[in-house]
This record gives sequence, C-alpha cells and structure tokens, in this order.
Amino acid sequence: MLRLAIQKSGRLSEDSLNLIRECGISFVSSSLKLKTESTNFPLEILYLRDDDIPGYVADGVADIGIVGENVLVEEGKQSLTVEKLGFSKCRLSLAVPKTMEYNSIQDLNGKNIATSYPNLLKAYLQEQGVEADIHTISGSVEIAPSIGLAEAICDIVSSGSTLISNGLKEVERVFKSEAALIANEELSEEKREILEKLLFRIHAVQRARKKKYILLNAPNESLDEIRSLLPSIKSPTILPLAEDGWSSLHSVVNEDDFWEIIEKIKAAGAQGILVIPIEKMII
Ligand code: PRT
Ligand code: ZN
Repeated sequence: MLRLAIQKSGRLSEDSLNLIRECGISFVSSSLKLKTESTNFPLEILYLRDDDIPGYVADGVADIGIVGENVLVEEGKQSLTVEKLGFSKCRLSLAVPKTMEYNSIQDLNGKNIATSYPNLLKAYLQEQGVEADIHTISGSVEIAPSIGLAEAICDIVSSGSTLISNGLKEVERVFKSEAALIANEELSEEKREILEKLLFRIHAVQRARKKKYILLNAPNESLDEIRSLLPSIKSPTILPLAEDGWSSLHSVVNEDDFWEIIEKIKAAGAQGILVIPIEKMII
C-alpha cells in the first residue's frame, strides 16, 4: 500500500484528484474524510494542507505527495521531486505600487518587501545583489502596500488580476512553479514498485492529453501528400472506403500544432475530418 498526500481543498485539489482518477484509480472521496483507500489500486489518499505535504513525505508519514514547487522549494525539500505534473502553473513575482517608478531590481534596495515566501525571496535578492527587509506574512500579501506594511510584495501570480485590482504592477519573476509529484527518499521495494506502476499510468495520461486522434477521408491520389503532413506514432492507418478511389486515414497529432496541420491537409484534399480526444496513450 502506497500513501499519497494531496491538498484537502484548494487550487491543487481538483487537478490532483482528476489525475488519480484518470489513472483508473477508484476511490470514494468525501470532503469530511481525512483519508480514503482506493478500491482497485494499492493506494491510500491523505487529505492535508499543502504546506504540510513536503514535511509529511520527507518524514515518511506519507510516501508520495502532490504539491506546488513554490511550497517545496520554500521548505528546502526540492530533492523529493520525482517529476513535474504540468498543472497549477504560476509564478512567484515581485510587485510594486503601479505609481512607483521602477527601472531595475536595484530600486528595491533598502525597501520593505512583504511575502509568504521568505526563503525563495531571500535567495533571489542575494543572487541579484539587493539588500531589502523581508517581512513575512502568511496571507493577503497583496494588500500590504496599501495599508503601509511594505513598499513591495513578492507573491504568487497566475492571471495577474489580483495585482491589478490592488493597484500593483509585476516587476520581476522570481520563480516559476507547477505541481510536482514528490516521494520519500527511502521507499521500500514494495512501495517503489507501486510508485512505478502509478508513474506508468500517469505518463500514459499525460501523453494522451497532449495528443489528438484524427480521422479523415481522402481521394487516393492525395494520400501521399496528406501522409507527409501527419507525423503519426508509427505510420498512419489507411483503410479503403466503400467508394472507389477513396480511403480513410487515421493518425495522431500534437494538440499544439493540430490547427496548422488541419488547414494543410484540407488544402491537400482531406474531407470529413474528425478530431477525437485520446484517453490513454501507451507506446
Ligand atoms: O489551505 P492550504 O494551505 O492547503 O492552501 P493555500 O491557500 O496555501 O494554497 P492554494 O490552494 O491557494 O494554492 C495551492 C498552490 O496552487 C500554490 O502553492 C501554487 O503552487 C498553486 N497556484 C496556482 C496558486 C495560484 N495559481 C494562485 N493564483 N496559488 C495561489 N494563487 C493566489 C495568489 O496567492 C494570489 O492571491 O491567487 C492570487 C493571484 O492570482 P491571479 O490569477 O489573480 O494572478
Ligand atoms: Zn497553504
């Protein structure tokens, strides 16, 4: 049995649970419970505050966990990282009142900066050769300048709208973060094997998220050109249609460049194009 710690409720919770579910791991989740056991995979899920996850995994209370890299690095536990998971992307940034004249990070010398990430900020300021007073607060960092608590802040930014609505402007990006899977460094052989199985599933889910399955019909004389435009896993599947001289072609394309590919294959004679999400992808 492997113990996974995920955030009980917050920005990481839903994506963490979805990832586990997409791996085909079933469990009954309840916001009232502190832990739950999967009914079809040797996994137990612990619901915790995100800040507690690195410590619990480092101490072996949980075997693995899902947490933002910002929390992980702030607590000096980055060595636990197994891999990045690609969701909850955000950045830790320095921001100042929008009326302040700001030319470079040197403008922060001697200033008071409020943050919930003193370690990350300290390391960044040191690297930049800036000496400032770090004021650690646990929440509502963005209001610190307006209440006279600090002259600048260092906080998590995603869309940037919180900064704007508090009259602040983002001036430096200190750290880029996303959710990461972490693991205790001394897992038993049995637990390591379960983790390998879980990672195999996670990779299949992640690969599939980036790809689309594409089906199209085309006149046989266009097939060579269309094939050259469709990089597929091995080679595309081509099946004859009931209508003479036509074939159906199936392939896999990258989500990122599929609009561009679709325009090109249409121009090459493709018709009846279907693009379908892929659930799992094992290669
Ligand atoms: O209760 P618990 O301690 O478990 O949760 P929490 O309140 O400490 O964390 P939570 O749920 O807010 O965030 C969990 C993790 O999500 C963070 O550690 C980051 O890794 C990640 N994440 C992604 C974010 C954001 N996006 C984010 N936008 N964490 C916080 N924010 C906040 C930010 O602090 C600011 O107040 O959202 C505001 C900015 O958002 P924008 O979109 O207006 O820029
Ligand atoms: Zn937290």
